[in-house]
Amino acid sequence: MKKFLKQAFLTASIAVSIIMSSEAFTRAEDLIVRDSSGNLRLYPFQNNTFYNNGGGTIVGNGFNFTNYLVADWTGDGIPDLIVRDSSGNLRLYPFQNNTFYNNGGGTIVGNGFNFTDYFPGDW
Ligand SMILES: [Ca+2]
Repeated sequence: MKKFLKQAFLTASIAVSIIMSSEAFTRAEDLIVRDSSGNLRLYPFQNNTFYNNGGGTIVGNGFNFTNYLVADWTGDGIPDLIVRDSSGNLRLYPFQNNTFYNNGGGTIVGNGFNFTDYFPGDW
């Protein structure tokens, strides 16, 4: 019985590993664009194409900033935006549930950033 349970546990562990790795495997980068009106539009990239993936969904508006820094600032595995406004403030816009809306975006997380270039990374 003990051997059976050990084998069952091992089988279940392998199944979970396969499911998790296939989930990770299917994750791919997508594209968010900013149009001339300051709307952010999400274009999912699936099956190696932008076609037929419901592209162009507006996920934010009023984005008229100087710099846009993409990184997972909140640490949940999903990219977010930190933007720099014309006064040198850095504002955090978390991305959750496939949108910037209703995620407490625009929180000032820094000021006095008046530099030439910005390089996000887990330095
Ligand atoms: Ca995040």
